[in-house]
Formats: sequence, structure tokens, C-alpha cells
Amino acid sequence: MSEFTPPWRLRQNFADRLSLMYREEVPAYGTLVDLVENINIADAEASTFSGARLGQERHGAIRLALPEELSLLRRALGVLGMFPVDYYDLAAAGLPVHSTAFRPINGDAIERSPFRLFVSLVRLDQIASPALKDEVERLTRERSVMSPVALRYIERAEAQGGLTDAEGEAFLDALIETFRWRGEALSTKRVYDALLNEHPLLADVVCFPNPHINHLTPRVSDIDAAQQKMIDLGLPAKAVIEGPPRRKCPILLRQTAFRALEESVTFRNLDGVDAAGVHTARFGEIESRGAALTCAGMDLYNACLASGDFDAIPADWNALRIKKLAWFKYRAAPGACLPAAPPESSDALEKLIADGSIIPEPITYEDFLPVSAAGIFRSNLRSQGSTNTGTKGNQAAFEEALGCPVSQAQALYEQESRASLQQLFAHEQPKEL
Ligand code: OOG
Ligand code: NI
Repeated sequence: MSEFTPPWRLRQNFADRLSLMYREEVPAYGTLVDLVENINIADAEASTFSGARLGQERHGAIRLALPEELSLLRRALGVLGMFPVDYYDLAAAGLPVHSTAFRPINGDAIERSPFRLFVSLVRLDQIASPALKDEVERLTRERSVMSPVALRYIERAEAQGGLTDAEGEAFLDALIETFRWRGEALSTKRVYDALLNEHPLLADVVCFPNPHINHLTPRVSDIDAAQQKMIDLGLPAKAVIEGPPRRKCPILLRQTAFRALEESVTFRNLDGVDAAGVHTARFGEIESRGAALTCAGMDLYNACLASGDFDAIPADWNALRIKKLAWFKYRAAPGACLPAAPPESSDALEKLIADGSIIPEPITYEDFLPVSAAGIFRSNLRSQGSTNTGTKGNQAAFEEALGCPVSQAQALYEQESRASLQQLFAHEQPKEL
């Protein structure tokens, strides 16, 4: 056995620590977690929704200022077994950020601990005013996203191929500080207001010393019920649930949130302007996931999103599979007698599925949706800022900052589907007695 703690355990520990910290920092988030837990417990008794720790956090998000910050984050999250998957161009939605999602990339790792982090890099190149550009340059030089202790453990993990239990604990103690809210801005109120006016996302990142976690997101079994409950409890719920409507066969990702609350901030007082102020950035979100769609399925989903009519997507697992709209994995029925080699044709496979020897199961969507993400971003902006919709995404620049290419989510789903099939035929079948 390895002397190192498995990455999934570090990842789970990290998610648990973030959760405790965020509940202390944003008490309304604690209310949301309790609400989710009540719904999940009631549903677990009544349905097939099961699994340990139902409502554990499934994702969080941060926003970064500089390319160096992104590559440091990549290295830190690599120690936790989280890797960048897909490029999200939010410029298309008029937001000055581009993003990726760090997540475990194989089925077993996801099963053990599914925590992901949506990480955005603000597009400082989008700032028009030269004076503001200079301020931003000065402020970002003062930021520090990783403590020297955290960096030492990252280097050690990279050199030895992992961390022992004790090293892992010490690393997480140091790493968590990266995500802590500090109510002290780096900037004066004047510069904060100027950046807020340029775009609120710029102020949220550049005016603060580190990338405060801006939300966490537990999974809820019934997101429609949770949305209503948020409203009943007086949480400032966003108006609509993002993603596909409620469906008999759930697909992709549905998410909603309570809007960011005002938190007190002390600004620097260099220019005689009152240093007390507020900042709104941090919120609470909930999610509910369904099946991953293939490229063809995503195209259909995007067309439905544009038309508002989702009836074109079959509400039947078998149709979604046969039309190759959703990804499936396969398992053998108990006691099924499968041939020694994989079937050569898809007809032969269909026969094994039809006679019940092989059972297809939808693969859960593990990623994000750019239109939904833009909706979540937007619901938390006090003002919309100037939206330069002419801006294009720049995946090459993002990947250069990251220090590696992002993985393609579609390739990961395809691989999981194919591997599950191969596994069915890889072992000798139990002999009939
Ligand atoms: C990230 C918003 C995107 C999601 O769930 O789609 C996101 C942010 O506000 O920084 O987390
Ligand atoms: Ni989110």
C-alpha cells in the first residue's frame, strides 16, 4: 500500500473544511444546507435517491486575477486529484471572465468524492481606461493567493508523488487560507467604485488580497421544492432555475441560488474617503444533476434552449441511448451469461440489452453549462457593468496561463462508456454450476 494519502481523501477533507468555513462566514449558507438536508432526507425515505452524505457539497467557485495565480491553483488542486476539464467562454455572455472546472476525472474518483471547483480568470485586457489599468497592475502585485507553506507542500507532493497523512493535513491547513474571506480590501473605496463601474467582477477580484470562495453548492434531490422553500424562508432566491426544465429523465445540470448578500469591508483610507463599505459577492447555490449528453445531445439541448421548447429531447432513457443523445455505462445483470468477447455489432449488443443480460445506466453529467453559469454570475451583480459583447473567448491564452491544455469532457464520457463495456467482457464469466 502507498505511504501517501489517496487524493480523493484529501479532496473530501478539503471540501469538508471549505463547507465549515463558509457556513461560519455566510450564515445564510448554513440555512440553505439545512433546508437541502431536510428535503434530501424526506426524499431518500420515499424514493430511490440514495447514497451516503446526500447533500454534501458538489462544487464551489473562485475568481482569479493573474495567469500565475491560475497555474498555482492548478498545481494545488492537482494534489487533490482535481484536473481542469473544458474551457468556458463567458465573453459570449458579455462577462469579462473565462473559466474551467477542476474535477476528478474518472468514475471511481468521482464516486469517492465528487467535489469540483469552477475557476474563472478575469480578462484584465478588457479594461479600457489606462489610469484604471495602472491601478489594477499595482493592486494585483499585492495579491497573494498561495502561502509559502502551501507552496512548499505542493512542491513536495509533486516531487514525491503524494503527501502522507500528516503532510496532507498541514497542506490543507495552509491551502484553506487561500479561500478565506478577509473583509479588508487592498484598494481605496474610490478605486473600488471605479472598478465596480467598469465591471463588478473586476472589483470583486482585483480589490481583494486573495480569491475568497464565492459560493458552495450542495446537491438536492428536488430542486423545485428547494427553490420554493428558499422563497418561503425569505432567502433572496434568484428568479429562475437555470438549465433544462424538470423532466421525467433528468439531463445535464439544474441549479439555482440565493443572491449574494452584503458584507462589510474596510477599504484603505489613503485619500481621506470614508473607509467603511460593503461588498456583495458571496452566495449559496444548489444543484441537481442528470445524464451527460453526447455532442449531438448538446446540440439538441442548445437548440431547445434557444427555442424554449424542450419536448424535442426524448423523455425516455432507451430513446436517448439509441439516438446517441446521452452517454451510458453498462453493467451485467446478476447471473447473466455473457459471451467471452465483446459483441462485434451494435445489433448484437442491443440484443443483450433487450434480453436483460446487460443493463445500461445513464452517466451523470459532471460539468457545467456556460449559459447557466452566466445566469448565476449575472444574478449576483448589483450592476451589469459595461458588457463588451464583441469580445471573443481565448482558449489558447487561458491554457497558457493554466500551464496545460484542459481535458475534453466529451472524451471523458466516451471513455467511461467504452471502458464499462469492455469490463463486462474482460473477466471470465462465472461458470454455471
Ligand atoms: C461562478 C459561476 C458559475 C456555476 O455553478 O455555473 C458556477 C462564479 O460566480 O464565480 O459556479
Ligand atoms: Ni456554481
